[in-house]
Amino acid sequence: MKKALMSKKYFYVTTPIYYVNDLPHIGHAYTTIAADVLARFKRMDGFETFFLTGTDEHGSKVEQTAQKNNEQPIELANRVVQRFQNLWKKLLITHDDFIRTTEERHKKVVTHMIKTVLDQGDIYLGNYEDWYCTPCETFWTKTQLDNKGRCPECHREVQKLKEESYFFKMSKYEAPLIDYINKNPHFIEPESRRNEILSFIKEGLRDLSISRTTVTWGVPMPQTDKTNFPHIVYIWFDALLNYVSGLGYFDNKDRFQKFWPEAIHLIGKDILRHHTIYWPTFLMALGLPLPKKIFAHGWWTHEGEKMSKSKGNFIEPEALIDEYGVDPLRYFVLREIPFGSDGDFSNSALIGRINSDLADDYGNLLNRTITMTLKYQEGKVLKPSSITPIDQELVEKYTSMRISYKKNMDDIAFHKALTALWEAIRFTNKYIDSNEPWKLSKDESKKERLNDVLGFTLEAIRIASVLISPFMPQTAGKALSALGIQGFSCGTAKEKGIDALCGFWENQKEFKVQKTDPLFKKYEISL
Ligand code: ME8
Repeated sequence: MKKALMSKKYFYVTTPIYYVNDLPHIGHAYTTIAADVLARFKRMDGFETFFLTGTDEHGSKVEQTAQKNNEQPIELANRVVQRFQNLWKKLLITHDDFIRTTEERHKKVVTHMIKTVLDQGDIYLGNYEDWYCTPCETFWTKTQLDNKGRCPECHREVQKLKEESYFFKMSKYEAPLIDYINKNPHFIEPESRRNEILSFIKEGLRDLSISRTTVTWGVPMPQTDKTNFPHIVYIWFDALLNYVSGLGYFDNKDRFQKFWPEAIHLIGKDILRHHTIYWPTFLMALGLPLPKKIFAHGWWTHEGEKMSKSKGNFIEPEALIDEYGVDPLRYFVLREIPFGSDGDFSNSALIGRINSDLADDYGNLLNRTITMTLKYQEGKVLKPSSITPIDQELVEKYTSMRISYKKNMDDIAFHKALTALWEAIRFTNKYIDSNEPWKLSKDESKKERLNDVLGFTLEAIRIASVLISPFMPQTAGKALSALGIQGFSCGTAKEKGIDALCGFWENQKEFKVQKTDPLFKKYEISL
């Protein structure tokens, strides 16, 4: 018992908490699917895993949207939270908790943390006079604005702010932050983002305004006798603290101890600065260790255009799930583009992947093997008693694929993990073609070889399906039950770990296969 506890491995993954002023779209789904795939992969690999997502419900943006809708901010939040939660159900997201910044457990942490930093003298009262972008909830100096005097991030109008404000002494942490980033080369990924942030910091960090007096919807700043007005904590400090409040900083200390600072924060590149400058310097001020990694993925456009409300070209994941199924969508977004790069969404690209990778390669491999096993072996195959060089080649292909898959998953290079997996799947199709079971079935003296060829193929499909399961849990479950393995899930598999689960004939003694419907439907591409 003691030994098992000592050898426990922990993994904590987060998504950004999404604003509730807008409905969820494919961009939100993208980050959340990626976090889910990582969580499922780590659970299957024997890690005790905690996966957190949630919603960012305070601030001027939510306040203004609620005002426009003639409702209270909390009514807006309650309505939109439902939409996020329903979508996560539909997308088979297995988060362990969902944090809302309007919850007491979160607000308590924000008040406590701000007070701690205030008491230690890292926050002071001053006057803010610069520019604010409400859609990004971000402060800018004049020199940072784009050449039209707009937000350099989203290129929308900014407003001049002149307010009394509390400031966080971020400048004090400039040198420690540079030092930390230099000593921890994998702290910010991909590397290009790390370089971008390093050069930004080296230009000099200014102290950061961390309160607003013109916003009322948020966590109140602890009052000091120096203030002239009530202040509300700046939304980004409120929001970033979800990563510790949702983990249980106050209400689940055991969990917090176990998982902090094992965190991997998955974010879009739009919120890189907030996560790689504000968050670590604030943690430094609090004396808390920094998260393990911040990975900024790229941006999806839709058929070449930026998605926006005004253009009405937001891709709604629900409609895609209804049309193409949840697993193909999960697979597509992570296979189509490298996780750190930008990508363009089009139905034809999605259909292309479904028809070729899913239906032709994987679906067809399962289908033809099940059909042959039922036809030639009445559905039953025994563990082979010998191994020929061509079988050995298949085994080696799967061993090297498994190594590459695991490394790439740990590097958050989903497309490479999937490429390695699909190479093995295609190789298995070739293995069948070269061994021609249909010919073996006609020769009574080749009965044993027929059993073995189908056996090695079924073992290959089993392993491929196990490794596919973090990406396409429903499909993998269907494929495995067709092979006679019921109730498989990444969670139930965790005791074994991936290496043991994926060794040829390590656990499998025989297969009793069942007829199954094709895993994927093919689609016509309409031009
Ligand atoms: O920024 N392509 O929330 P948000 C890829 N509340 N990813 C996209 C995307 C796109 N076109 N659009 C959105 C916030 N995303 C803050 C976060 S965290 C402490 C606070 C994803 O609702 C991507 O993950 O604007 C991006 O970072 C996030 O949604 C922004 O969500």
